[in-house]
Amino acid sequence: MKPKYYITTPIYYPSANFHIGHCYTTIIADSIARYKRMKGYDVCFQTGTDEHGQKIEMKAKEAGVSPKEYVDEIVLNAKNLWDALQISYDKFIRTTDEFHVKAVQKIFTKLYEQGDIYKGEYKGLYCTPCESFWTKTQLIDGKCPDCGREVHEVSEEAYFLRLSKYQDRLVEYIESHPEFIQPESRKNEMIYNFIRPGLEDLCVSRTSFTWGIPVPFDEKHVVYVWLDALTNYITSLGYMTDNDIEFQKYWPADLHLVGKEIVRFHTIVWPVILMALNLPLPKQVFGHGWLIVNGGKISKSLGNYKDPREYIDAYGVDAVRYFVLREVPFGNDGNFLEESLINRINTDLANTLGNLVNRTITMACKYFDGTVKYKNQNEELDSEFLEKINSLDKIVDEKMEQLHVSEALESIFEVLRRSNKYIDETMPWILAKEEEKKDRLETVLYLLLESIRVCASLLEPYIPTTSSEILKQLNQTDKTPQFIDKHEYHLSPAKILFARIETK
Ligand code: ME8
Repeated sequence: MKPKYYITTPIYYPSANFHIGHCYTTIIADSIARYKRMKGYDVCFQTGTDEHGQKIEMKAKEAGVSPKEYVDEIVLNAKNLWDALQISYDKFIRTTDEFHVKAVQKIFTKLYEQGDIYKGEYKGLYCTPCESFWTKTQLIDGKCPDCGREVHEVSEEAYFLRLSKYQDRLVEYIESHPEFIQPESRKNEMIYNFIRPGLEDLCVSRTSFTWGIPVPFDEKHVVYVWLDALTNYITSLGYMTDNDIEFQKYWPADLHLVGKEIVRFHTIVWPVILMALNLPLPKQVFGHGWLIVNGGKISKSLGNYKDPREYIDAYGVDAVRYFVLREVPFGNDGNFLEESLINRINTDLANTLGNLVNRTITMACKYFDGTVKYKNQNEELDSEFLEKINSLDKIVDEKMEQLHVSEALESIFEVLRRSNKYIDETMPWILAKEEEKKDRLETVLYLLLESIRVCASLLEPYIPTTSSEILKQLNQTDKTPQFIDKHEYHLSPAKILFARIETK
């Protein structure tokens, strides 16, 4: 039986303005999911949308439609974007899905009955025109961050989740499972900044708006945000339904991939919910950094926002995927600049990769009419090159095990650059001048074709279209990531993979 691998992205707030930053989590998760499938895992890759709350209720009102109509359209838009980015998700959960609503109600009731949820009073700063609660830190100059008007303190009846009760168990778990929160720096932040100073119980219901899952035994309350959102990771697998086969198979999650600002909810609130439900905790929560533009947040109002589809249309989906995966060392923030995207396309995709494939196939067509076999005419300088090709698979595997996606890609490009250098060293055009060097020339080209085949096979998780296009041009289906001497290449003239982009 195949080993299982359950990987999730956060569920996204339905927003009409998805930007490239939003695509970041999904593209990385997709490359990891594809990688695991390639390695023979039975992968469940889940994403989805987080559709309840006051903001949505207000936006729908502004648009003159019901909240459900409002989110339906945006969800369609999100799915189209994920398709355009070739996100190979297996499940897409919406928190408005009937099964989710029912399961959340059962979870809420269970936690209430066993005393982990209790009724109390929520005190907050309220902006009446916006009908929104804010915390002190969210205010701008002491005023509502949305409309700039005065806020005043109000209190309302609400249900609370007893985080405090689980504080010691949580610290003990985090400290005895060093892989649980990654990168390491985020783990320390959670323990020292958030948990050790003392956990406050979390408000999990509201009465000030209605667009949410009703609390089944107290219908003027709706379930508030995190209890609704986080449980998506188990309700989608059938937890608390008649059919929980997938839950039995895939839970606990192997990886929750999340942006750094929501690590807190995934490593404090979520474990507490799971402990209260007596369920195992996810194996790892990885908090990645942000894509920023000129040192700041990406946002429409700052004018640094573009619909990601514009980049896809202009440069191709693989260029966008490659850039996002390659440019930002995982865990850190990284700058998104269109100039750097173009630069990556020109240096890595057009020059290193595209040129190598083009030159090699062109020479094979020119010198051997496109038919190349292994002629066993190796020279000393081949051994280091062969060693590089054959050790690549293991290197990529080590990097991916640590989720160092950018470094995994870099190691593949190192072999591609080495291949280009091999052409300069062996100078096939000189070999072609001497009839007695013909077998040596064919061996050289064979090695290059094998190097390209191995690299193209290993590139599938990151740039799937390009990977399959290269294998098609090579006329090969064998994706074994090792040099094999038994292939026969029958090649037609090469097609350009990435055109250089001229900049002013
Ligand atoms: O947080 N760079 O949803 P969301 C990198 N619904 N990642 C970014 C980014 C940027 N500039 N902007 C956003 C939510 N993201 C909740 C999650 S999970 C149970 C509930 C990432 O739509 C962000 O870090 O605000 C997060 O991982 C994801 O997009 C969804 O953010």
